[in-house]
Order: sequence, then structure tokens, then C-alpha cells
Amino acid sequence: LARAAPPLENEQNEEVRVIPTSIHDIDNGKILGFDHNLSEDHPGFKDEDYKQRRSWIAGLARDILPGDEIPRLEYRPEEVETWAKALEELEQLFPTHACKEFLDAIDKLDFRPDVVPQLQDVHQVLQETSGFAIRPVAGLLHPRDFLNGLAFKTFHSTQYMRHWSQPHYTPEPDLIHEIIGHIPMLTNKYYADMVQQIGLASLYATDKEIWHLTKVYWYTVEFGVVMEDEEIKAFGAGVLSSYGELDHMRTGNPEFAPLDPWAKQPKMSYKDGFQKKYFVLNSFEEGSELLREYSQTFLDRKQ
Ligand code: NLE
Ligand code: FE2
Repeated sequence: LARAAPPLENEQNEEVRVIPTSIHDIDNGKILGFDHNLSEDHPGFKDEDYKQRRSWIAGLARDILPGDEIPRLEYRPEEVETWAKALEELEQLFPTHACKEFLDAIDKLDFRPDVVPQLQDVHQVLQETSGFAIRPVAGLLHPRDFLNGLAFKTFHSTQYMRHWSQPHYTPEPDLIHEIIGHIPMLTNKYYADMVQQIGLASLYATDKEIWHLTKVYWYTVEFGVVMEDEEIKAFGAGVLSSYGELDHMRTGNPEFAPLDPWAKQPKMSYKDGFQKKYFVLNSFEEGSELLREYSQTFLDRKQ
């Protein structure tokens, strides 16, 4: 199993980073969190069966190299039910809460409540639309590896299902979040370009800058909103995949502010529940322009 080369050290014993030149240089094995050792506040913490199932699914991802066929899973009845519940309830809010690019995309994807989509199939759809690829991953990747993947139009995705007891909201990425939140938006070319720009910037970023870029990613790709005919609509995957968060965005009286990738971004955490502040784009054309300009400052470092 090929893994990325370990970092080299220079004479001062400082790490010298090797800038990845292809997706094959990116390690999908460094999992920071949300592996099967769930924390006490996780809805599946006491459910041994859930934990076992989840580590089994996560384990499959460890051996997948870029370009490999993604294993098809046979989802269990309670997993299909969780998917169905989430999809059916989200679909009630989408027409009024989701941006038009998302609505167009999800219409074409034609998800059904009785069939949990397979990563390999949505990967294929992305290949044919924006050219993005899906690579399965066991849990939360190191931010540098995750962001670097985006530079090579690769989206690292989980494959396990959230716990059946809480279909409306999970703090972590899971299959429902990836399939409903990320996949439809990633079929849109302007959006996909915007996402890739964050990835390109990450290739040349220092460790400190990686944390800043993670926040830029968080406040756009995960929790971004867009102005549409004077109404705020969701495009961030973390909003689109959670009934609770979508509703909160409209009725929870959060703050809204224009996105400025150069500015200091608010602290982000998986543990804080719904967002208190959302960042607004005027359009994806404008967003991709803005992020292109931003990432250019990093790309200028390239020798
Ligand atoms: N809260 C989201 C959901 O329930 O789908 C997941 C967010 C992952 C960053
Ligand atoms: Fe996500």
C-alpha cells in the first residue's frame, strides 16, 4: 500500500515539506478525529453494534488508492431508514432554503429514499460534470491532506451512516452529509472551481496558514450562504445536509456578513452546534473570482 513520502528534514532539523504534485502524493491515512473511538457526546457512543459497523466501513477506506473502484456497500435496514428520513425531511425545506444551483443539481441526481447512493456512482457523476473525484476516507483527515486533495479535484469522503437516533443533525461528516451536502454542489463548475482554488492555495501554505484556509473552507464549502433575489439561500454542505441547521439559518436569528477570505475568520469547531454567523456570497461566479484572486497570492510562491 503506497503512502505519501515522510517529510524530509533539513540541516536545522526543521521539517521540509514536499509539495504534492499529484493526488498519489496525498495520504488518506492520517485521521484526526471521528474514528470509531467515539466521544461520550456522540449519539452512537453506547451502541457497540454501531461502532463495529462503522469501523468496518472505515477500514475499507484505508486500502483505497486514488483511481481504485470504491467498494459498494449493502446498507442495513436501519441505515436505509436513516437515509430515507433525512432525505424526505430535507426535501421539504430545499425549495425555500437551498440555492438554485443546488436545486438544479439534486433534481438531476434523482436520489430515492429507498436506495442509499453508492460513492462509486456519485463519483462517476462528478467525473462527467465538474471532473471531481471521490476518494473514501476513514474519518476526519488532517486539514492539509484534505485541502491538498481539493487542489487535485479530489474530495475525500466518509462512507458510514450517522447514528439512526439523530437523522436531523450530526456534528461530524457522514455519508448523508457527503451525498446530500457535497455531491450536488460539486457538479456545478463555478462552485467546483471555487473549491479547487482553496485547495491550490493550501499546497503552498505554511502550517499556520493551513488553519486559516480551513476556516475559509469551513465558512464557504461547509457553511456558506448565497444571496439570491434578495433572499439568503444555503449552499454550504453542513447546512444542506442538516434539517436542524437549515431551519436554524432561517429562524434562529444568526448573523450574516460578506465573505472576506483575507480577514481573520471566527473560531470554528465541530462541537459548537449550529453556526452563529454565516458568510454570504453574491454568486458563485463572484465567489470563484474572489477565491481565485486570494489563492493567487499563494500560487505566486511557486518557483
Ligand atoms: N451538521 C451536519 C449534518 O448534520 O449533516 C454535518 C456537518 C459536518 C461538517
Ligand atoms: Fe463536509
